[in-house]
Amino acid sequence: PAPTRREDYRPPEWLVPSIDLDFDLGAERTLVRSRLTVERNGAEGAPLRLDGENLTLLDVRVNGAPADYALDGDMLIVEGVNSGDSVETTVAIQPAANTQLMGLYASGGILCTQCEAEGFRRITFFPDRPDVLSRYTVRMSADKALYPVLLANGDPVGSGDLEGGRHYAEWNDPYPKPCYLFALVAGDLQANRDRFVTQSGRTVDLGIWVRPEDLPKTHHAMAALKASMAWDEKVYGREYDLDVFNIVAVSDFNFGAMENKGLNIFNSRYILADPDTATDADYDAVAGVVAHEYFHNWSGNRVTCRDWFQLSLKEGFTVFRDQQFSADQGSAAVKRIEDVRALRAIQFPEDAGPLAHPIRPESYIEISNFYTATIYDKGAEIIRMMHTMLGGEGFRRGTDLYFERHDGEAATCEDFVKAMEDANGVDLSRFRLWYAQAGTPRITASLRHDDAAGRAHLTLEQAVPPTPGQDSKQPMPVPLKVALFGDLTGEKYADRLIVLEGVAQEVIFDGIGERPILSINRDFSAPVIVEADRSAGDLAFLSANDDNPFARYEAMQQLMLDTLLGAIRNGAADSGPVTEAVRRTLSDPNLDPAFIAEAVLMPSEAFIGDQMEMVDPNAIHIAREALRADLGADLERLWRDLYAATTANRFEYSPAAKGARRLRTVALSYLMAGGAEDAAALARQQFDAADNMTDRQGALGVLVNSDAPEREAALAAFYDRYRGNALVIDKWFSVQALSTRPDTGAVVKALADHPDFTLSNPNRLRALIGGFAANQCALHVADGSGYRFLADMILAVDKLNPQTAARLVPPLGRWRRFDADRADKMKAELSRILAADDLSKDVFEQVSKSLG
Ligand code: DPP
Ligand code: ZN
Repeated sequence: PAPTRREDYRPPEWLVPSIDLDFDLGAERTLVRSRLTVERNGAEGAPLRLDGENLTLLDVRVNGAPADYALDGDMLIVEGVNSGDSVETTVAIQPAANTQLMGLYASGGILCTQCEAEGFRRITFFPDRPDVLSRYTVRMSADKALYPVLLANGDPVGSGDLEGGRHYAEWNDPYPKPCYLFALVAGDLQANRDRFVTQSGRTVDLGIWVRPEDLPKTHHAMAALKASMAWDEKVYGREYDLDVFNIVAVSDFNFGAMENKGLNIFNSRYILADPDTATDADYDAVAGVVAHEYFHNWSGNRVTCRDWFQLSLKEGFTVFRDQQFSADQGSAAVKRIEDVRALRAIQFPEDAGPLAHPIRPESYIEISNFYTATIYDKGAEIIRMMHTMLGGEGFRRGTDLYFERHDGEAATCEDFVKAMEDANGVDLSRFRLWYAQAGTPRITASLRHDDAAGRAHLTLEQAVPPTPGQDSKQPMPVPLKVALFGDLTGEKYADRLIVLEGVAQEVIFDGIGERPILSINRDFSAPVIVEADRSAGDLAFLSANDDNPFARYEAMQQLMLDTLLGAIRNGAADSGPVTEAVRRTLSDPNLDPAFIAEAVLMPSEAFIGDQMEMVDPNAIHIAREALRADLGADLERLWRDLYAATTANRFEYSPAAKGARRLRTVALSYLMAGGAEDAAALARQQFDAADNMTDRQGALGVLVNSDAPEREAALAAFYDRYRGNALVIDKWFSVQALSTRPDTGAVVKALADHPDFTLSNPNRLRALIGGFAANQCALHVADGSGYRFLADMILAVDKLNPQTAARLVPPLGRWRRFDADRADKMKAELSRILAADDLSKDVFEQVSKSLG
């Protein structure tokens, strides 16, 4: 398949100012009649070309008369069309047979749509590109008993009964939109209804639509929606613009959720929550995703993307907005730590591997492969750097100008940066390199102290590593928040933002009368890797005294990492400094328990591997478990005290209660690691007594990693209690797939034959196979059986759902980082996939790039 290139962008030949859609809905067969009003936008004489995929074409008319048309592959070409003409097509589609979950498909008994990026062409013939904006009217008719609720974008304008037990509904969306934001839903749904009054006094009717039995689980999502609406008014001055805002939850969904205009469609895991079935992390994710999709109404819908190379324009900015929102709802420090941990777990490896791409890519074979951590999360970091450099007010001036200039348009990343520049009178020319260059910059920092002069010299250097298609890189502006602390007095001497502009820079600090300790990239002000030569003592000092919570966390992580890497190199490590630092953190009465829980967690096995030239999964596992065992045993008293102190009687969803629960399970896991005799019994007790999923799943996770006899019993009890609840059974699969036990590969293979496992539900697939693929020790067993199993799964899923299959490929693409034997086995599996018949272009692109 041929790649699409950014440089080949041309404006559309035809525009479609309005479209009227008429759906005769049925799961087996749906008839779609569409009437486009078209307007020529390019060369005279060019025919109208409409994208289509998997459509059975029944009729084509221009101004009511049979048309002169041809099919060129999937494309419909209509000749003799003039501006102002009405072009009508009728097609048939089969929602129940749509296993790709793109276009119109059936999930349970519900009919729903997913059109981003290129799903609308699977519904009707249309110029399926985001720079064609149209006014939509939609009429749906369906069996009233099967589909009592009929929803589409915009406002409802009519409904009524029809003959034969059928009924109809009409919806009208006054805002022109690209077709990727089209949505409809038909099903037996009930709504949690509420209202929101906007800052200008308009009342918006809100509805969260779910299967009737799920209604009690929608309150958290509704609260988050209202909080998001208020927050966007307050922080960005953005008000909602329709009279109705609906959200629908479905069980089968490729993404997390979708921001269709006025009708968001969600993966049910990001809507449904109650204490018995959702963890605190699930609650946070629900609020974060509800906010994200709502915020898209401005950053995505009112201002959309010109082409898919600009995807980060809406996604990076909207992720940044949802991160700010979540930070405002609870602990900003903990939120930042969580976001950076996720960035390092997924985006950093992506940026260092064969699939590395800039946040504004130059080409793609399949755009679905570019809904990546780079576009989303690194994209958000790049927006954040502008926020840091311009300050909150300057940034807001920039976003105001951006929305004012581009409202109703399909814009580019360049437009966003230009608005920031113009609103603030700054020059961001070199900053634009962040959009164009892939790879995580490496910053080397060295600090020299001239005692006699009372002066410190900080030397900063940057290098951006080569990535596929980009051999040499230019230096980029890197905003680094830096502080210096006195070694003897602990005094803070300096706290400033340094923007490293070139390859190297020296910064001088005067008035430093004692040896300074460097705190750098505070708040993670830039998405970079910092190499600063700091002793265990310096890191321990920072982990106990830095006044920037993120930097404090970071110092502890670095101390643990240095210790672990030393242990892997030398076979043994001195765990003393880590133990001492953890002891101080645990005993600090001024710290928030949620922060403590984050700070004392060990870096993941995969993250440790990312720091090594050649990943040795077994050595990493052994070193990490040994350090955990030392910490568990040496600090047993403290863990026990914390465990006892964080026991709550009744569930409460508050930052304090969440922090206590988080710390409680961390303490339990260290007690278990340290070999405390009663640890398994405590875990089983926590599991049985829990009045919430956080405590229950936490205890289960600890047991599942152990050899304790309580393990099997807890797994069985969990399964029995939640049998039939798909979202919770996903947890049952994933907790086993993520186990650190040596038999995990065999367990996962057996679970793939469990009656509750299915390849067709993306959540279930991610839980078991995605979990396994992320489990470094399990995937990389030396005999290669993990690779073979994963490749088998990719091939099987590709037949049903190429998008989801392609997301399982990246772990196999890490072969360059492993020993020759493992690398050969990984490459052999990639080659085997590539040789398969009828491979999708999604999997083809990821596998061929991974082979390199
Ligand atoms: N545009 C969606 C989102 O990220 C992706 N499906 O919200
Ligand atoms: Zn998004």
